[in-house]
Amino acid sequence: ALLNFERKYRVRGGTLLGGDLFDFWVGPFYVGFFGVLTIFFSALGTLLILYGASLGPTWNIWKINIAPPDISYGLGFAPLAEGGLWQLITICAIGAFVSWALRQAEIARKLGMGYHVPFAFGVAIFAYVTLVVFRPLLLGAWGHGFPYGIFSHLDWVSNVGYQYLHFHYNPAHMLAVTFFFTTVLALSLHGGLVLSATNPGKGETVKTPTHEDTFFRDFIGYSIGTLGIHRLGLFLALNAGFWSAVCIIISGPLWTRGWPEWWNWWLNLPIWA
Ligand code: BCL
Ligand code: UQ1
Repeated sequence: ALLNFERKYRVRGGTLLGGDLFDFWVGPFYVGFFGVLTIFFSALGTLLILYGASLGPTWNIWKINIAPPDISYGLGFAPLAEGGLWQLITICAIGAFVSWALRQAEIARKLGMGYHVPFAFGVAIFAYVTLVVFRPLLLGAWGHGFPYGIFSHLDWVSNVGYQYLHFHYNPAHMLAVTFFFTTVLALSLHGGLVLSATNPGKGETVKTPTHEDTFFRDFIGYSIGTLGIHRLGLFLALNAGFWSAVCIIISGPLWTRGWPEWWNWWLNLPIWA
């Protein structure tokens, strides 16, 4: 059913590409040129993954693996069964993610909203593209991308981590992890606060943002405010993704030894060296 607010907000225009051609809805979903493109890349990518799995030794969902080409292929194309599928799947994945972000942008334009949602998703795409394109390019081989498989990508993370001896000493990894954890803290505080205000005891009325502010002023002497907590949350989450991308792009292209050794700059400061 078409909800009454949907009737009001289903406005024409705002498209980036395709003009009026794909400017329509299917059920609750806006289509648009980038909706069509997302469906195309996702369907093709999924079929290629299924084909890749069929060439492999197992249908065990945990163990299916579609690996990138051997390092010896460098930055060239590999035969389908030798990593070529991984290359095509990577193209489809990037095509689908970017189309999805542009569809978000078209919807934001239609509604006269800011681009915060596509921007946020763009940071996640940036982290992915860093792993499978930017870092492999800088290291000179597609073989440095991570393999598509549940266990296999975990093995890749572990192996690449230990290649740098102890990844926890990577300063950008430290920042990324800290931002991830702080995002979780902020969202749990926010979710808890809003639900506590909207679920009063029996006989009590629903509380307002004034109560929310008062809770935190009583508690820690400071309230960031109802808009502020969302700005903080977005800031924390975007930084988590951004520093993740940084922590892996510097591993290899910028620093090839163990990460613990990087901290020698600190131990060697003239104050105590
Ligand atoms: Mg580490 C990376 C945390 C221990 C080695 N590590 C990361 C980061 C994150 C993290 C900061 C991964 C998140 C990320 O990239 O998001 N590591 C972390 C923590 C610990 C830890 C918390 C811990 O010990 C408590 N790491 C270790 C140990 C090392 C180690 C010490 C192994 C021995 N770590 C590495 C290595 C890497 C990390 C190596 C990385 O490469 C990785 C990193 O930084 O990568 C950038 C970014 C988000 C994405 C990439 C997701 C992108 C999503 C895309 C755009 C959309 C997908 C859509 C989807 C397909 C749709 C599905 C359809 C729906 C189901 C409908
Ligand atoms: C907060 O101060 C606030 O404003 C009233 C919220 O809005 C609903 C919140 O969700 C949270 C969690 C806080 C407290 C956060 C900090 C950083 C002091």
